[in-house]
Amino acid sequence: MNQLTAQILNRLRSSDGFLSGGELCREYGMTRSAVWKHISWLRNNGYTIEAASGRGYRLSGAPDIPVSEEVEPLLTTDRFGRNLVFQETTDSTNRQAKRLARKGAPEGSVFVADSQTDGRGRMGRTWVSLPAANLYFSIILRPPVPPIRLSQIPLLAASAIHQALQSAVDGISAMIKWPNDILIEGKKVCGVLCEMETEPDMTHFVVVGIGINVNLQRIPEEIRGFATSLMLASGREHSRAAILSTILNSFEPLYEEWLDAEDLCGFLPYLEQYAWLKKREVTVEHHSGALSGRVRGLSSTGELLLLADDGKMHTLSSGEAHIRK
Ligand code: BT5
Repeated sequence: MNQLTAQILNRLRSSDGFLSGGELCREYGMTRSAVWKHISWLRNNGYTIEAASGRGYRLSGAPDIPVSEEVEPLLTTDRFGRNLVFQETTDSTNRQAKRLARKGAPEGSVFVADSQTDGRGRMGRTWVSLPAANLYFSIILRPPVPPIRLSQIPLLAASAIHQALQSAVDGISAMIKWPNDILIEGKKVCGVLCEMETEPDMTHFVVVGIGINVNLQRIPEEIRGFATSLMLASGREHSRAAILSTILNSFEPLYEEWLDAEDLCGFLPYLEQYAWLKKREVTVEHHSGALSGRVRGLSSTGELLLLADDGKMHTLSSGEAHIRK
């Protein structure tokens, strides 16, 4: 959307009733036919704008597309989401955000796509990324902390997402599944993929990639049975721009608190309260095998504490936990 169109859109948005064409012409120093071109562009892109002779224009509907013009008015952040790039289709928002980060994009920049052709999970797994219903976005962070602290970011992001979903979606009861999932009634609604570029003592950037099934109505075959969406869980549609802005609004202050802290200690009570794995019997697949036992909680830096069947306590920094029947 060009800048002038965005300004006209914001002007329409802030106007209570009809706004006369003449007023728009005066305010933006343009002819009636130029105003008309901007209005047509907005209509062609999903905005509902009523026109009444003698009264002017009134915005009565906006498309549910998480573009900057829809997200920005809902932000309470200083930096998160203030630079937001939207693309209809991309390979993976994480890949695009990494590209932007290498070019120097500022902290808090967000890359959003309506669909992904190569959405990724951890360890090269696929993230099912159908168009027009869900959220796929990646946030660029530049934390001035040693790389050893970065493994805490997925849980920090999960806390922010959890807080946001609980406040934005009435009637759901979401849980955080270590290390990077949000579940509703045991089904996955959101996954987080953090990728980073570092030197031994220095962090260049971290990209926090977040996929959320928002208005997905039919769960695709490959994830049926263990995935859900906000719509299926709550019984109603949700605005993607609203969900995205709520997450950015809750993430920024948590992130700033975390930067000033040394570890996740201040966040542990929340993470423990909503921990899906709390006290459960699990098998955790990790890089060098699988380990079974009972979950005892989280360490101050976010590792899973597992009392294994052999009686030994293990501290796991990553892995995939399956509940044992
Ligand atoms: C994750 O990996 O859960 C991280 C997913 C991150 C996706 C976002 S979308 C925006 C950004 N750009 C990207 O390319 N990625 C990020 P993991 O824990 O490895 O879980 C992957 C597994 O979740 C898959 O193997 C499936 O079993 C399941 N899965 C795939 N798509 C899903 C979906 N849409 N909803 C729920 N589960 C899904």
